[in-house]
This record gives sequence, C-alpha cells and structure tokens, in this order.
Amino acid sequence: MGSEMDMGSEMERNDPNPSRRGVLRAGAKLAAAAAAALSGGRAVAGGNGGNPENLPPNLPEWGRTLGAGVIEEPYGTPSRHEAHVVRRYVPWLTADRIGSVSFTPLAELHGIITPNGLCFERHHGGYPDVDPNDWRLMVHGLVDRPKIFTLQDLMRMPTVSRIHFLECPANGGMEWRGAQMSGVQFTHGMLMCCEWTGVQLKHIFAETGLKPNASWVLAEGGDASHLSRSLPIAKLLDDCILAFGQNGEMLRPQQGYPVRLVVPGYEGNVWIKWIRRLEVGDRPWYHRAETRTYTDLLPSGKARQFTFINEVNSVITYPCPEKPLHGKAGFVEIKGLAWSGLGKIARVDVSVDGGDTWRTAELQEPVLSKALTRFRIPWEWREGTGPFYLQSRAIDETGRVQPSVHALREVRGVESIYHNNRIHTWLVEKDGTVVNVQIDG
Ligand SMILES: Nc1nc2c(c(=O)[nH]1)N[C@H]1C(S)=C(S)[C@@H](COP(=O)(O)O)O[C@H]1N2
Ligand SMILES: [Mo]
Repeated sequence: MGSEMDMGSEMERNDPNPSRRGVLRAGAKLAAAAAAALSGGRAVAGGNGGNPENLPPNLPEWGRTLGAGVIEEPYGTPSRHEAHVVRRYVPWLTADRIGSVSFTPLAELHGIITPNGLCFERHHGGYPDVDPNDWRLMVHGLVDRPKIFTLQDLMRMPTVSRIHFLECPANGGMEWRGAQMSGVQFTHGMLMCCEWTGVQLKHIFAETGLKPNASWVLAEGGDASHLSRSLPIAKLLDDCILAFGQNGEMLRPQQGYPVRLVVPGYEGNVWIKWIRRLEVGDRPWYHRAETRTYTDLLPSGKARQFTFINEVNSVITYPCPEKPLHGKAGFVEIKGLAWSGLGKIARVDVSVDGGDTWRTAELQEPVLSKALTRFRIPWEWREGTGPFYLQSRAIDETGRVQPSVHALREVRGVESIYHNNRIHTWLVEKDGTVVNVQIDG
C-alpha cells in the first residue's frame, strides 16, 4: 500500500516556478523514452504507401485466396496490424509491476467505450485468479440480517447496465509542477469508460436491512492488498452497483473478476475490485493503512479529505504526441474526450491559440451522466504555420468549468497528487509535431 502516494515523490519534475512566463515542455529524457515506447517499433497503421501488388487496379492478395474459417479463433482478438494498440506502463513510476499502473491508449480509441483488453489497470497487490465458485460477499455491521452472497445469489437479483467512466484520481498527477509525460496515454490514460452490469447496492441493503445509525460502509477487496475504502452509505444507496459484467462479458481478471464495486463519478480507488466484504458502520474507518482515504495537500498546509468526486475534465486525443500532423495539411478533425463525476457534459470549447479564442465543439450522442463524452471540431491546418496551442475546456451540467493550470495552482498549489483537472495544452509545431506543454494564463 502507499504506492499511489509514492508515485508523487518518485516523480521527476520540471521548473517548479509556475509564474515563469513562457512554455514549459515535457522533460527531454522522458520525451525520448515515451516516444520510443509509443512508436512500438512500427509506423502508424492505415497510412499511405503499402504493397503496390495489393493496390488498384490490382486485385488484392486477400481476394485471390480463401481466408481463415470460423472459430479459427474461438475468442476473437484485434487484427495483428493493430498490435501497437496496447496498455503501457512507466518503468520509473513504481518499484515493480505488482503495485503499479498501466495506461489506456486513449489516442487509439473511437467513440466512448474502452475495449476490455485496453482498460488501464491499477492494483496494489497484483491481480488474483479468483474461482467464481469460491467467491463470497459478506455484508455485516449495522445491518438487521448479516448475509453472505454467492455469485449465483447476485445474478438472480434484479440487475442494471450503466455506462460510466472510471478514472484514478492520480490521473494527471505527474503534471502538477509542469508538463512531464509525452503522450496522452500517460497524461490522461488512467481513464476508461465501460458498460457495467450488476446489482444495485440498494437491493443488497434491502435484503440485509440497515440499522438507524448506519451511515458509512467499508468496502474491502479480496486481493493481497485488501484495499478498503470508506464510503457514505447514501452514495451506495443512490447509484452504486456490484458489477460482474463489463462491456457485455464477465469482468476481466484485471478489473476485479468476478465482482467489483462501481461508484459512478467517484475516484477510481473506491471502485473496490475482487470485493469480499461490506461492513456497515456509523463513521469512516481510519485505523489501518489499507483503509486510508486519499487527501489533497493545500498550500496552507491543510489537507482536503473525502474529495471523492472527479470533477469536470477533458483532453484532446487527436492530434496529440502519439498522433502528430506530419503530412496531414488541410482538413483536420480535432477529437477528444470530456467527462464529469457530477453529471453530464454540457459543452466543450476548443482553442488553437492557447485560450485567447474558443469555438464550441460538437458532442457525440449519447451524452451520458458520469460517462466519457466524445467531442469533435473541424480545423484547417497548414504545414509551416503556427505554432498552435491546442486546448479543450469542458463545462458540465452543474455549470462547473474546467480550470486553467494557473487557476488550479492558485487554489491547490503544487503539492497535490490527486484531482488535477487542469485545461491541458498540446503544442502543434510548424512541422506538425505535437508536444505536451504548459503555458501561462
Ligand atoms: N481490491 C482492490 N481494488 C482496487 C484496487 C486494488 O489495488 N485492489 N485499486 C484501486 C484503484 S487505486 C483504482 S484507480 C481502480 C482501478 O481500476 P482498474 O484496475 O479496473 O482500472 O481500482 C481500485 N480498486
Ligand atoms: Mo487509483
């Protein structure tokens, strides 16, 4: 445990002086390392070029011989030409890959759903191999009838399917003091959005009953870390789900197979995986390391606690460092993702001049509460023009506006790790290269 906090102390940082005029770029050392990792040793798929034998007017090779038969691959996988589309991790961020994190390749995704095999992973004790026959959920504490549920018990109860984003609150945590990571996979990739299917907690507590003073619940994971979090019972009764389904199939082992807690809009660490216990109490739990709640250290030296909600945020996923504009002069569709833990996205504005002027992007339907929302806006780009400073600024249905780097630092300082929902800037250089930067104002 504690590795998520340690991520902060291990971070290498750029110029810590936020008042310095000008542009802070992602560190050169990391830029090179990340670029090498991202290229994956191959060119971007779907480009020009190709084998002339397969190009018009020739009949391509795949039309001259028979293809593979059905169930050649009983459980399908992506085309081998998409092998560069994978989760990645940052070796220097954690001591090993057991208490670690991998990142979703956001630049490669279409629409709002994250495919199960690409969902970022964050575990503190590795991911276990759980036999669903051995899985049990204990519900006890301030309840009238303590109960143990099997997976079959859960699956026989009324279920719902809901599309929600899941974001680790440390997403962007490496960017507090300056631009550091050289790709959207690493600046924002502790993020995914899935359709979760399972049983609403209100049905579980209807079965067990609740004592009048029941107000907090400790949710405990069954993995080696026993990660446990205190949650207000009102939230659990409102919209939380014990999920076994993820995008139409059973949860993946990395996502908590067979059952995890889904806590819409709340930071990822409270979405307890491989869940084994719900203890109902009348106050939060503090007494053990694994029940610790995250805090945000403020410039005053005080810390905020129970900042569960991941507030309004957005990022441009095209163009981005992984998807530069070399050779793409002319029409460019700027694309990105916006999300808010407080509800629906109301509007996303996009700037190509570092926030001096804004245009409103189109939102792709459906726009769902506490789910990723895809935005798009057309742009004309000419090689040799610029540089351009691309930004997106999301506004949610509560009227909350994504803050600038400067405004967020004013309130939060730079000692925080969590909840960095700053407006993000990509610099598009004259040759089409895209760089992670932070600019004043
Ligand atoms: N049991 C258990 N649940 C856990 C964790 C864990 O290590 N053990 N990690 C938490 C953290 S910090 C996050 S951000 C999310 C990540 O969910 P994912 O791995 O499905 O992306 O799971 C949360 N639930
Ligand atoms: Mo997390």
